[in-house]
Amino acid sequence: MSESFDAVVIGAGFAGLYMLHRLRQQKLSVRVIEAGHDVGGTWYWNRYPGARCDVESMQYSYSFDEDLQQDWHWSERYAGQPEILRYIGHVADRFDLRRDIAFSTRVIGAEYDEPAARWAIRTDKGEVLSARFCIMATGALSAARVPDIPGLSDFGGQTYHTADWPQAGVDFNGLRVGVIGTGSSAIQLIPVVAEQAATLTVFQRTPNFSLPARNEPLAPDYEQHWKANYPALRQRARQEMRSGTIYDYSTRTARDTSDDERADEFEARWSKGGANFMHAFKDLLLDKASNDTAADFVRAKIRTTVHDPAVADALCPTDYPIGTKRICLDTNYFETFNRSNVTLVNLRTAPLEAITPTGLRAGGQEHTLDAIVFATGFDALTGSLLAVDIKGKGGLALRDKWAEGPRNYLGLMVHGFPNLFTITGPGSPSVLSNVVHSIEQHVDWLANCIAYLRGNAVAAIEPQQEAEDRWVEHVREVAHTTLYPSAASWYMGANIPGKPRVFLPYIGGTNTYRRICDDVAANHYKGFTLARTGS
Ligand code: NA7
Repeated sequence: MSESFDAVVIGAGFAGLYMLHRLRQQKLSVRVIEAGHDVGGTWYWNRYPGARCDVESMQYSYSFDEDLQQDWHWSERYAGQPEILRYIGHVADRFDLRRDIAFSTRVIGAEYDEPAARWAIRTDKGEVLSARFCIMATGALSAARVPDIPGLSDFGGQTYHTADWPQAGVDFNGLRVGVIGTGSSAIQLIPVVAEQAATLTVFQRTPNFSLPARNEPLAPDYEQHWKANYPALRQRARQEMRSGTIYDYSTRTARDTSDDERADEFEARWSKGGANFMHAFKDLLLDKASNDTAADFVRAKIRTTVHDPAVADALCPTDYPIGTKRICLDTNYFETFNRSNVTLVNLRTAPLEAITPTGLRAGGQEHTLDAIVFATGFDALTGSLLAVDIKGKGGLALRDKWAEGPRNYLGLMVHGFPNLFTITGPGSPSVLSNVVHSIEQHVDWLANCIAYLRGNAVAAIEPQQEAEDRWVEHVREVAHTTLYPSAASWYMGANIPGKPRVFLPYIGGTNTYRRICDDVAANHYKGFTLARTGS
């Protein structure tokens, strides 16, 4: 016999934990299922050296509990992975969340029973759980990907993926290490590993734009300012900001600013550090000529930092607008290429051919390696949802429904899949925002929705086909008013062979998105069909 719950939540990261907390407040019976041995989600798995958040600590944290945000002390401007994991563990203890979580258990399937209006959720332990609501808190960047490179299984050394890092850590001392990839994970990891390894060879396919984080111990007066004004600042982040993070958004365009003034603005933001650089002018992601001014500025910085002009050249991105692949923040990334033990291999001119028993061959040259780090990213946004065999009404598989790209309403629910919710999935601001902010917005909306359904004796909620079609078109339309779709990025699914090229997150802004979701709820869940109990 299967165990029965009001809700099953899949994943115990920031999203799953807060969802559990909110549903418990409504006295619902909830089971959270988590593949890891502990809470933390992304911050549980991504333990690679140098892993750090690129949203400031004072903003990358829960806002739902004033005592929590007052009590917790962050030690740095940008928190590192161990500190964030400690914070999530603290939240789990503080709200006594662990007792409703089944760890080391993976959900492999979920099937909707239409007459009963319930989900049957199957785990790799052979259990089947029955739940009215199935909530996917599986994370946007949790399906790690190792590319299919010939010879991989023949390699005699150790291999690692940044998103599946050994709990005990890795000692690279004295080793010849290769890193494949130069995305945000690699850019954080490379400077740290370079200090340990005997040699470090970086295999780069596409160079990335990276800005200095200028991480530092958290300034006491800055912390004090946030803590004294937390409710008002959080409110501002929710209502006014496009990303859920308070940045210094400019009202000027780069196009209408003189060369000198523009350079001064970029320089000021560059020296303060962080992603605020990208908000120097409001047209940087809308107008290619304006974008070029920012890209040229960063390329000039790379050229003055990296001593060898040929290496500097290879590190300069040229074939996509700055910011249209996720902007990276670093600590000494470009400087690392001045070290005598670090070599850059440009896979554009020396294509990766094979992994061999003793290393890697690119452009006909053999590189001898003791260890290979795959910093090769994720099947973003849809990967973790489609990893579960989800079947909705009439046995319709989500994998089939989404064969040409994800289709949903508000990024929250899918037509044909009643009572299935996705948190920060495709079609929502998700990875384009401060994800903790977007998680709270989704969880609050869902918790209120579930309370409404229960209060009105509704057994099932499902988006209408037309509402879903309109939303999918809106997500596409807004994306194409920006420069984003011009890059072959994981936002577009371009990093996964065969994945449909669709701009996955919603780029209309977290403030606008919140208003749309609230408006739908205020209008009795406009665009959804609500099926009453017994109807
Ligand atoms: P990313 O940003 O997807 O970076 C992956 C990197 O791996 C990127 O440089 C890829 O080059 C490279 N890659 C992928 N496949 C290959 C193959 N087959 N050969 C060579 N190089 C390859 O992942 P991250 O983990 O760095 O960051 C993801 C997000 O996680 C990050 O933005 C944060 O939000 C957290 P490509 O650009 O595809 O040419």
